[in-house]
Amino acid sequence: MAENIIVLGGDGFCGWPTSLYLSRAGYDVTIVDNLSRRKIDVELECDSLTPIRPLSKRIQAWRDLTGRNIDYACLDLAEHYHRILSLIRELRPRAIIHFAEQRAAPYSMKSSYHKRYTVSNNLNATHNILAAIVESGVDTHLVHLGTTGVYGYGTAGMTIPEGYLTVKVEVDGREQELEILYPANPGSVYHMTKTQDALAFYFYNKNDQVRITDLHQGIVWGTNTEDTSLDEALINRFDYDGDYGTVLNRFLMQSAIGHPLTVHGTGGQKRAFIHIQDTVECIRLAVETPPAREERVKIFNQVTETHTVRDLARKVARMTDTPIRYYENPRNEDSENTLSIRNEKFLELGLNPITLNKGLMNEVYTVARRYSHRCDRDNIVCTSTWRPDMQPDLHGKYEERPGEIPEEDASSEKPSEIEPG
Ligand code: NAD
Ligand code: USQ
Repeated sequence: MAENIIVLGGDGFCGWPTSLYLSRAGYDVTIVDNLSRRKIDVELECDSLTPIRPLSKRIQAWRDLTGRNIDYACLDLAEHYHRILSLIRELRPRAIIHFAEQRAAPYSMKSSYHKRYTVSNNLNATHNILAAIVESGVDTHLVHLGTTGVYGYGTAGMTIPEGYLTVKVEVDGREQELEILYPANPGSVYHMTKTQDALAFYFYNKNDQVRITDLHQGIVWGTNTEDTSLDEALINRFDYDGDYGTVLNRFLMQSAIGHPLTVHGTGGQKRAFIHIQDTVECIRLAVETPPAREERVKIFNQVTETHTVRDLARKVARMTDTPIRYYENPRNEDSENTLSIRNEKFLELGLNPITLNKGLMNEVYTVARRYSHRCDRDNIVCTSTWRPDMQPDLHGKYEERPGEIPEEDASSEKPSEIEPG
């Protein structure tokens, strides 16, 4: 009999393609989602650029195409504790994959309401799942989507390890080595909830031996996977707005509608990235290599390359002949940082990374062009600021035209600072 997997947040950008990928791999998938992300679109007066279907229609289309069933439970993980407990008892899943959090940093900084919603949704959801796993007595494996943002984006001066840092401390005059969780350094209320999730995992693993994998994922780019490309009814969501749109997808979409690329500050912010097709593969790999019962929380850096925002903007500008516009940064973040991060654990498990290439960027650009009529240009510029005294810059300060972009010099085309061991 096929094994059960519960995908929490399975209607979302990462959760939907993961549900399909695991269903195709032979697991019986049950999606849990309260559709809060779709409701936030209503609040923000925005919508996915791609026309995503209602969840039951998506599931029906998958069944019609593949003959495979996906179940769905509509429940709020932060509120409906007993329903998730019953589901775990009933399904006794091999794994529970946890995507179900409010994941936009700008949305989490909009106002005190948005800060409080993000904290209460994310922390209660994560804690309810952990408590339910323990109360159910089911020996399942929790795979959580965390973020590389837990490490912070100051200049670390070192290569960031996968979760744990070896430190030397002096005890009674003798030096001892310890492995500790890498110090948390959140850059938004959203990122803060992810650092707090990590403590909850540490405790439930230590106290109850819950088997947990925490995936510190970089910024996901791309739209469709092999599965979501099978039919328009399976199409993945494409967030382009100032709160939920992430940087590379936004640049590709902006170029598709002829809007200047919206770089914050100098664009010297360096971040880690992963393509959505690699996201789903990493999750399968994590599910299939669970930690042992007594093993500490397993932490993987789910990233395949690093780039600065400016270099990405310049690549997209050259490729599509679109100007870059530099805006006052609405965030409280370092204007320039270095980032070097290890990622050998997934490579050792066989991940063959998909890195940025023109073909894949062109695919996103083509999707964005096809649905450009669905874009509301008023939602493009970021208006959520990190502090109440910061004013959003709606117009930008200056532009760089594609012809003015310096030739691809060594610094802009430097290979990614990923350290595979
Ligand atoms: P998303 O907002 O598209 O999907 C999250 C899903 O969870 C939504 O469908 C939402 O309705 C659901 N949800 C939220 N709170 C819930 C609750 N209380 N009960 C039930 N369902 C709930 O986000 P995503 O981009 O798919 O991200 C998934 C996870 O991956 C998040 O935890 C995010 O922090 C992490 N992540 C995402 C990225 C990225 O670039 N998208 C990068 C790194 C990490
Ligand atoms: N940025 C711009 N212009 C834009 C949008 C963003 O310059 O139009 C800059 C931001 O100021 C920031 C960087 O690009 O310096 C990344 O911003 P982002 O919105 O692409 O990503 P971020 O807010 O970090 O959040 C996203 C996901 C989140 C995930 C995180 C991974 O929304 O769920 O946790 O990526 S990480 O960045 O590694 O923390």
